[in-house]
Amino acid sequence: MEKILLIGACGQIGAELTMQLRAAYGDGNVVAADVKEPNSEIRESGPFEHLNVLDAASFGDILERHSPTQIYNLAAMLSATGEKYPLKAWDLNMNGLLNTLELSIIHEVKKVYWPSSIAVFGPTTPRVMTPQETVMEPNTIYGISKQAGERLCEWYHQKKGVDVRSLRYPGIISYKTEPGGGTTDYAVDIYFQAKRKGSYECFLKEGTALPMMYMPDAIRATMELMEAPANTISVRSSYNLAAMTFAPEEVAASIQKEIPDFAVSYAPDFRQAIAESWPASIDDSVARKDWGWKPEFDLDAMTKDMLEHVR
Ligand code: AKB
Repeated sequence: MEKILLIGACGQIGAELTMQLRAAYGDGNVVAADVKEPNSEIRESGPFEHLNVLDAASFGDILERHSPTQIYNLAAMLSATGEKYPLKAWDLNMNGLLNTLELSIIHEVKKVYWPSSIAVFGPTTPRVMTPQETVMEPNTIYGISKQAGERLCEWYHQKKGVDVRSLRYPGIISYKTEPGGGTTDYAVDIYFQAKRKGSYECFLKEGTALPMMYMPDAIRATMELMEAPANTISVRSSYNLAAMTFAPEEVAASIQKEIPDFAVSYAPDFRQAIAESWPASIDDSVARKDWGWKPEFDLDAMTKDMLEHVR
């Protein structure tokens, strides 16, 4: 029987992944952990532990008490906040991963999941249909930490036999828990402001196309990767993963099909340079071939669902 420890359970992806894993593996078999207070859904549906992933002693103690077969470590500082607090971002993103990998060996954890990001790519990377293997010269501290993390994952797999798996998430759009500190966050805010105010001031310029994905697809991709037989996983750094690509005016036009009076203005800030250093679209053919990845949501299907659910 699988038992899972999910660190970062109060974050945008962690909160939804915790509930989906509990539905799949049983509420009591998924221990949620975070430095923050959990929402009532997470607290009331299964076990919760307060954990700072940098505190190796407490992390080890939790592994001792719960004996998980899998660890998901989703604790991270994202691109925009990382540029403001580079040393904290490096510390959390790198040492959180190192603790996870080292402790997974000591406590004989069978599988580890760690998310990477399109931020591993940089301005010298081919921007359109970015291949799985290509030039990678990230220029944000978040991207640099994710690229170094990918190298660590591959090293721990090859040299220490850790069954670690990873996805390079694009911008993730969702309505349950709002994201924090990312460059792609505008694509979430725009839906909230469309419903709340009928207008939105975007911090990226028109024409800034970025790879994006709706949360149900991101959760399904994560669970499908973790459930795939180990011999089908040919990539031990991190898999390219894609669903859709759009620029701010395209998501605005999609919202206007449902809310015709919705108005968008543009006031680009420091996040524009980050967005311009990232790919516009991603070639995820290796994930499709290895473990059958296929997205379900396109832009208009996501817009309909988002506008139905955003409060
Ligand atoms: C960010 O914008 O920093 C994240 C990411 C693409 O990893 N959403």
